[in-house]
Amino acid sequence: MILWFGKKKKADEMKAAGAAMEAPELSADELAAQQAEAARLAEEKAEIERAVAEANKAWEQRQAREAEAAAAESARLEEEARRAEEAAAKAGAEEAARLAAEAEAARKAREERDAARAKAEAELKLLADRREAERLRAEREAAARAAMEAEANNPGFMARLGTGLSRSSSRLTQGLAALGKRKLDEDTLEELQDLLITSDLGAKVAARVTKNLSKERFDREISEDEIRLALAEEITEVLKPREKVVDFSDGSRPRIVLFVGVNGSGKTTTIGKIASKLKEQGARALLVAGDTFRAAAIEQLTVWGDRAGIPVMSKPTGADAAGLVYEAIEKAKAEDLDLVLIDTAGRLQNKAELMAELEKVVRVIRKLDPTAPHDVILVLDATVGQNALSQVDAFRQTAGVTGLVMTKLDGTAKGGVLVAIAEAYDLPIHFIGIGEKAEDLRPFSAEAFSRALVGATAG
Ligand SMILES: Nc1nc2c(ncn2[C@@H]2O[C@H](COP(=O)(O)OP(=O)(O)OP(=O)(O)O)[C@@H](O)[C@H]2O)c(=O)[nH]1
Ligand SMILES: [Mg+2]
Repeated sequence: MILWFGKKKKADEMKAAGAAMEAPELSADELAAQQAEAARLAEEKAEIERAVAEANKAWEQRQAREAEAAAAESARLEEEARRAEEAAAKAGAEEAARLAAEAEAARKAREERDAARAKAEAELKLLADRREAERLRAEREAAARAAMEAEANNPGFMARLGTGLSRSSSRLTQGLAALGKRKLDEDTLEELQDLLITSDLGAKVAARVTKNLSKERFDREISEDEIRLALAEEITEVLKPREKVVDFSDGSRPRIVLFVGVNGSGKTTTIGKIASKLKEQGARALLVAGDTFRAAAIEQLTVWGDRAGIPVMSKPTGADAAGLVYEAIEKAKAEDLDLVLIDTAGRLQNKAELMAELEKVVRVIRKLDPTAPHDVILVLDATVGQNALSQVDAFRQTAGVTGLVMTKLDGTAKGGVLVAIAEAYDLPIHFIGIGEKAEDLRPFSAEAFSRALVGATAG
């Protein structure tokens, strides 16, 4: 639009210039003035154009400068934004790393806490298990003790033991009856002492018992019942420390129990009776027919084992007993059994060769388990009287006897020897046998035995 007006102005100027040319001739001065005016105008125009150009240039420069500044500013802003973005990204990564580390630490802490809790729970469980085992053991022991006491006070048992002992100890019971109601003087005391000695209680016990009696009752009138009870009390004193309930479920596994004794003392029968009791109590046992001399001995143990439902390990007659015992213990270990009950051939304590063979059996057992045999039970026949003392001595030296069983107390005159043994040897008396049947094996009770021995009634 400006350009169009310019064109029109230029056309108007041309027209004016043409008109002037058509004008009449001017004088030289007028012409010069006209030309000067034209030159001035032209200069003025040029001046204006220059000024405009300059202004335009300045404007352009300013524009360029401003554009440059704007570009620089935008670049700066862009850079700032980039930096900010970068920083944000970096900060984000750091935060993410921090969060990850925190999460990892939390996970570890949780794991540690869980592990600690699991450990504590396991420890608590172990403790509870141990307590429970201890409680069960105590319960079993209490039950065994209660059963023992009940049996000890059972009139049937007392009568049985009493018949045997009193029949047998007739010398003692009748002798006491013969003493009657007497004054407890020197003579009576001496008579009483002799009576005790001849009843197998031994000189030491006889002396001690009479001495104690005289201390409290010397020169006093004493009735037959009174003397029986006083005697029973004195004998109980001697026997009481030997009264010990044996708990085969305790200790090593397998617990290895060896039965030793002279011929016919009751070893095989006692193992059979114990096996029956253990089976009732749920023990996993193995019976070993270590008496390889007699076929009948193997057969006898097998009958007991079959009856109780407990396996019996045996070898043909004449086989090496130590070899059989070795194999039996290995089997019991492999099968994780609770108990191994080993029968042995009867042997007289003065037969060196047979005693050496027993020694070999013990050595072989020790090879497999240095702590075994855990029990070496000497089975004594009450009917042999004083000879039982030398049996204890010999088997203790050869086989390391740890406890005693006395059998056949239902029919003997000589049960008194158990008092002499209790006095001489610090060996627990585990059981007594009062018959041939499974139920005829009883835990030893010092009171019951003492009362039966002197013919005192329970109470
Ligand atoms: N009355 C009675 N008899 C018993 C008792 N204990 C064992 N007997 C019997 O005594 C005899 C011998 O018993 P065993 O168990 O064979 O004796 P053992 O010690 O194994 O004998 P050997 O193997 O020959 O050394 C058998 O007839 C048993 O029944 C008991 O407490 N009372
Ligand atoms: Mg036998």
